[in-house]
Amino acid sequence: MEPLCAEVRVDAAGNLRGFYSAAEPRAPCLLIGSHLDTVPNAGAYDGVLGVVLALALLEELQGRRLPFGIEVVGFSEEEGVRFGTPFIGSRALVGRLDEELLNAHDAQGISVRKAIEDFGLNPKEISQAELKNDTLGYIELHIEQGPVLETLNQPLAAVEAIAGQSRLEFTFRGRANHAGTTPMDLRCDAIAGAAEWISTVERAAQAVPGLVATVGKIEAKPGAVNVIAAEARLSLDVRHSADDIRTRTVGECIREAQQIAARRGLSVRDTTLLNQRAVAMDPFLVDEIERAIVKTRCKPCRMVSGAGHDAMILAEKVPAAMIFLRTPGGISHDPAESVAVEDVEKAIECGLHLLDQLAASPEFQKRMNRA
Ligand code: HGY
Ligand code: MN
Ligand code: MN
Repeated sequence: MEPLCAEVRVDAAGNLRGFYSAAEPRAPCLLIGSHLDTVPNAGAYDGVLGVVLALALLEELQGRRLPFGIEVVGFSEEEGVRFGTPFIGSRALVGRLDEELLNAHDAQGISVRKAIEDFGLNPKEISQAELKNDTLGYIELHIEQGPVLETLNQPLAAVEAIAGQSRLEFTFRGRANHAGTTPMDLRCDAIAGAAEWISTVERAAQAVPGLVATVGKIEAKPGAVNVIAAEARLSLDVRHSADDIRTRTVGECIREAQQIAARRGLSVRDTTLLNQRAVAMDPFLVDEIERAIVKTRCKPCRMVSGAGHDAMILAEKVPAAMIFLRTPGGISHDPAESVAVEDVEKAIECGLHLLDQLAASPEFQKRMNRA
């Protein structure tokens, strides 16, 4: 980033930011980037590929200046793995890294605020991370992380919307007892109750087209082979492109959990960690991306993203859009995640066409004048 950008800094939310100036020093700028963090036992491309591709575009410009500046951003935390709540880095840019989020803590009881201080940054300066009012928009290049583009045999797609997602935690509580002496009809088994509930979650999602629901994490206490579980703590991730279907499904999952718990003499508590609405991308930028895709000699292609992205947070403040790259095998969030070098090449070519299109676009000129 340093050889390419006049200014490189880490903001108070830990986002890595590099600024590539315009032909006119005070011109407004376009943000291009993605996230630097990922999930446990992940692949090598989710997030960071988008930051590297943004730098590759700057490299390809070879010092050529555009009518707008470019700020490359590597978001510090998007996945929500450590603190349960995602989009910490990008929320700082839209002014939503608030007290509640700063007080969220990880499994070791370390708060977001403390983690920022331990990283050598000052949480009191977080407001300085916010986007400038003249930011023209945000473009994110990212792997699709699913099977659609491979099935269509397409290297690239323009993302027209990002599905909404809900994240909750459910805690089933029963009564620990001896596994050898307690008859089956006298048990209040938290894991058995959770298992029955997980299968109802799966059935609910299978019944609705386009709906996905996942219990990805389960922790049991005391967690001994010969003790009936007193507690089972589970995560729930529900997604759909229509918010009413997603929120209705969450309500059904909560009711099912309560009915199963009542029937089994358990208690159950649910906590909502995220209720992120579905977000449409900026139609003008989506059209421009699709035009750029066609210039790379690919067919026009647009799709909805099932995965969440920082673009859905930036879209709260600025026009946002994404370019998807094909994911071989549709595998992601796993070391088998990969990309084809030819698709990466096409993505860089597409990004360059997009920058040239925006530089010549009367609509984008109007947006620059308004900024
Ligand atoms: O979970 C997601 O949708 C993304 O990988 N953050
Ligand atoms: Mn991810
Ligand atoms: Mn990602």
